[in-house]
Amino acid sequence: SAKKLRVLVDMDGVIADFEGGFLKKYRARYPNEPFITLEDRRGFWVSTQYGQLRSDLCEKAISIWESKDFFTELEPLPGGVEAVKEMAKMENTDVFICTSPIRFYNHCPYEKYAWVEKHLGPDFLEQIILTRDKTVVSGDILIDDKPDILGVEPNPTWEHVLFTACHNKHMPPCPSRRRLLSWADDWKGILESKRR
Ligand code: BVP
Repeated sequence: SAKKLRVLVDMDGVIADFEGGFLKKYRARYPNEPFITLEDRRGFWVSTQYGQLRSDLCEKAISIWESKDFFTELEPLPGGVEAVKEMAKMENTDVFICTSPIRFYNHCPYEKYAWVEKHLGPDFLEQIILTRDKTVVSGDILIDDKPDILGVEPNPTWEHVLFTACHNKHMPPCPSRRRLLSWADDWKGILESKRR
């Protein structure tokens, strides 16, 4: 068909290893405090699960991603950068990085741009969408690890494809929602299905 496919790709938990980066820095900063292994992670919000473990651990968790260099130093998730680069080179395809910054804005927005420049290249800075409400962004597909993506628009244009992460992999299967198990999974097939 004639129209270009617009793919929105989330950053944390999809191409950047937020969970791994968090756990490593949390354990380094709070070596004597309990922690949650990636195997035991449940629920999107790390802060909520740490708060349930012990109430003071919620703010200790938050202190990690509010620290300078947290977002720049995140490792890429396996295959993510390669997939996004390949996707961007495909004909009739526009790719945008669609990511929500944390509310503490001193470092995070800047560092997300720096991460994209470092791993995807300076040309990709044109493709960044920073928003706390992804429902107002139009696209054909949104690849995101957050199970519930809500905002002011009740009927977003995109189909949310759930990207598997440590916190969502135990969720019961939902027939109406497609999943991408990793970047080794058939992302090209999902894109092709939307072109038809
Ligand atoms: O900037 C990331 C990290 C932050 O929320 C944003 C999620 O963005 P998307 O992946 O939806 O684009 N974040 C914040 C908290 C707690 C805040 Br209090 C958390 O537990 N997990 C998390 O990812």
